[in-house]
Amino acid sequence: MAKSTPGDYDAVREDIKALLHQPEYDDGSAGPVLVRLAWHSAGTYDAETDTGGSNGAGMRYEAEGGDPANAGLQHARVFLEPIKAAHSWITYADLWTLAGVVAVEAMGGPAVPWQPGRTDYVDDSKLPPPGRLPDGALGADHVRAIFYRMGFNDQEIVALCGAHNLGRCHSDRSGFEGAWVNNPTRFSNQYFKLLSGVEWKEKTLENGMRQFYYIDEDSEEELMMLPTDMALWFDDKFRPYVEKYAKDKDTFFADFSKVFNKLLELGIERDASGRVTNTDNVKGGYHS
Ligand code: HIF
Repeated sequence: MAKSTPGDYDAVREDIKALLHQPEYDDGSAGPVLVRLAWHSAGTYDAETDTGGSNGAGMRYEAEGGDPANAGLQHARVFLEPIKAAHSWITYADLWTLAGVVAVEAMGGPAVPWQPGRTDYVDDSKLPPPGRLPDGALGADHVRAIFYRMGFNDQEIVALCGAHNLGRCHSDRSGFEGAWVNNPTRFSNQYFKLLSGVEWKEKTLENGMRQFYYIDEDSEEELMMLPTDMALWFDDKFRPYVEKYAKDKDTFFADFSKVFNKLLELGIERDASGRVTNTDNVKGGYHS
């Protein structure tokens, strides 16, 4: 990996793309877990108190990194260490969010607009309480409470959830098990097609976790949905968006691109030129 000039984000993008192929890791790809890292770095945001969000890269520290909701994300952070070593000028907060958008696009998804400037500076004067990330065992009320807190509406929530087309659940991380779709390293609207198109049955795993399953007729593979995924289908206000995205991949891609960018911008303040203005005033970060 060659060193780069500060600000050469294209060089960083190329190196992220090159590390996505990981034959020894899940489904041969680091992509899905990098998308999850980007989302969890941003998804602690609380609009009312303006705390949390990707500024500060708080997951480097035990208080946030050790939240059980973040179990497994150390793999994503370790994948990115060589990139940070080669391009030491990039902040972790920028690197983690950039890796998510590079991974989405490299796996066949839309280009997501991404702006740099996040800081790794942390200020512990306004620590967000633990428990800001969603619990997959719950229902529509919980999903709304979490995402309304960040400032998203129902349409945006459903569009975002299409990211569960990627990756899988691990019994040693969340306690849930399996992938949502047959090809979990290819970004598509398959998640919505399955949610709306096949019959899901509920089951309890040996560890007591409840999830939904469907045996794919062609591959005979067992696919899964979390209770929070099924909630999109059971809820009268969410369901029309699931149906729309199942039928219209282009609209899903366009909406996903907008909403994933919005997620990664939560808590980042910019001036008219796009420069981040709250780099020395991060609320809700942590220090070691
Ligand atoms: Fe996930 N998510 N997510 N998620 N998520 C898991 C895995 C991934 C929720 C729960 C889980 C979003 C919303 C929610 C990804 C991306 C996004 C897992 C499995 C759980 C339990 C973790 C494990 O065991 O390894 C809940 C309850 C959400 C609110 C509805 C976002 C929209 C879908 C915001 C989002 O982008 C990705 C990618 C993965 C796969 C990670 C992997 O390691 O493969």
